[in-house]
Amino acid sequence: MPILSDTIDKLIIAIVQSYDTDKVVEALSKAGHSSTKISTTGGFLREGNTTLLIGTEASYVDEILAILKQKTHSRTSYLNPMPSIIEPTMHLMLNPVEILVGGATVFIVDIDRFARY
Ligand code: 2BA
Repeated sequence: MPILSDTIDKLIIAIVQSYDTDKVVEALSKAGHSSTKISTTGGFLREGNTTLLIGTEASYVDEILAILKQKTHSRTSYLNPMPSIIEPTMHLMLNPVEILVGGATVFIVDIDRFARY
């Protein structure tokens, strides 16, 4: 059932890895949920990811979280440690650090008012 504008009282902000984005957006759309994609960059890895804005009503939040869980996956990424300024040759001895990234980092916030003009 389509969600009416005046019943939108929650905003889900979901940061997902770019490779999962299309699957998530498609599944949301199929289930009748609107979303907006923003291309973003993680502050730690400095790699591209996607932030989805999903306005919805409170009763749909769990359904949307289930879609996010189902359609995103954690993956291992590697971070090359910064070379030492003092010892410029040190970086040759440093191994990449393994980091687990994703599936979805989610913030759920209350909406005071929603309007579309
Ligand atoms: P990034 O900031 O690029 O972080 C990528 C991954 O690096 C994180 O995965 C985490 O495993 C690791 N990481 C981040 N900060 C770290 C630190 N200070 N020390 C050690 N490891 C660290 P996720 O936790 O899955 O986060 C994926 C992306 O979600 C992040 O990309 C960032 O764009 C966003 N994010 C995560 N937590 C956030 C928060 N509290 N506020 C805003 N955005 C957040």
